[in-house]
Amino acid sequence: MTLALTAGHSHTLPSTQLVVGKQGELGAAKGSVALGAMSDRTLVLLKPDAIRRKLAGQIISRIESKDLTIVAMDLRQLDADTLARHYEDHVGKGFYAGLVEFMSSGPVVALVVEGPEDTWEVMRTLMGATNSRKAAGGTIRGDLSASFTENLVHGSDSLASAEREIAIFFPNL
Ligand code: RTP
Ligand code: MG
Repeated sequence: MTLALTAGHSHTLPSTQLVVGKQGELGAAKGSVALGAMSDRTLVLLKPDAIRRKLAGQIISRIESKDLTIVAMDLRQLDADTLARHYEDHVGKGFYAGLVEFMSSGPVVALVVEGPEDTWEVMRTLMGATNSRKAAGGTIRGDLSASFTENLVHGSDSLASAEREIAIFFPNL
């Protein structure tokens, strides 16, 4: 079969079955030629400070400028139960009550962001260190925040966390 992969080029492949994976990636059936890189997804939250400070557009623009793709987006108010699921590793820690108070102080924008691989890590690099005061210039937190708790953005911290968190926020995805 012949596939046009990029403008002006075509590649002839042995007979193979194209499959579209559950994440929409173009691939080939087992045992045949892989046609496209795997894609993966991560959960991003624009935290209440980002919405209050009218920084949502700027942060989304940085994500898009990195050539990551937004595949889901929703403005919503988080309740204590959702936050307890989302931050299950932090329940009971000293900063947890303050974290919940902040995260429920106004709406967040929840996003699912997709890239070719290790998207969670690409997104975390874009975000910068958790403590915005120590985050490097050029990162979202480094450039736009000087607070530890009010650090504008959440990104999943592993592929497993991304899958778990996407299921909480977008169970139908
Ligand atoms: P996030 O989950 O929000 O993306 O942040 P993170 O992975 O960089 O940091 P994490 O350790 O998961 O902490 C979650 C959020 O809790 C607040 N925090 N405060 N005062 C403290 O010691 C402290 N530690 C964490 C921050 O808002 C952090 O983003
Ligand atoms: Mg975290």
